[in-house]
Amino acid sequence: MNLENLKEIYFAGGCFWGVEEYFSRIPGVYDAVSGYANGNTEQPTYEEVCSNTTGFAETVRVRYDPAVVSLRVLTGQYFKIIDPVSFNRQGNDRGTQYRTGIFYTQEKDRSSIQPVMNEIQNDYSEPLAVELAPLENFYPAEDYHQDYLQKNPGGYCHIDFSSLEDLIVRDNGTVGIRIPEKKLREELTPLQYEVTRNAATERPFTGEYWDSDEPGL
Ligand code: MHO
Repeated sequence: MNLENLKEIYFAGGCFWGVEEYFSRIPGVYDAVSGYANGNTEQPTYEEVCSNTTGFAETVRVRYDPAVVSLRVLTGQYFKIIDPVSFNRQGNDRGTQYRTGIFYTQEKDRSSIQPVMNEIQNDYSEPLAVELAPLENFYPAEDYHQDYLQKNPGGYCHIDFSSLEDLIVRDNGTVGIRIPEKKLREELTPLQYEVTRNAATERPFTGEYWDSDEPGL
């Protein structure tokens, strides 16, 4: 992997211990770092963030190889580990610190993220409670928060890792999301169905792939 080609995206999804562990397990992710984003002070401590007066969200910086995994796939998996309609409560945790958000550093990333959010929105009657906003600031958290679940197996974790099993690695090494054929047939629009079918192999669609992004988007 050429480090110069890495891209980054910031996911806030409740307590960062589990979010960091989750993304670090996705193929194509180079590293995941726990930190504090979009607050109104500098260099906050964990205690200051917990005071809920500094405006920071526990956030994970994900650096990834866009030739292997797309922002669309990462965003799709993010929505599997949060409650999309609960803005400031994730698992047992609540408040500004635990709010849900996707923070980007390149405006063009919005066009990869927004269509995924639109698809998820179709499944809910209330509006999605996930902020999509530019990253304003990010401070890595204290060392003891990094790789927390590796250092403390069985430690607090609000995340279910089972949705990692939805990921597939194609023959060409790129990562996609598998969804059941039944869901494809019932819920995807004809356009998505066609695009997906044509993109993979030119063979009749087998129901294996959802993500049809060109890597690099
Ligand atoms: N409920 C967890 C959250 C930890 S996290 C780093 C705890 O208080 O241990 O926010």
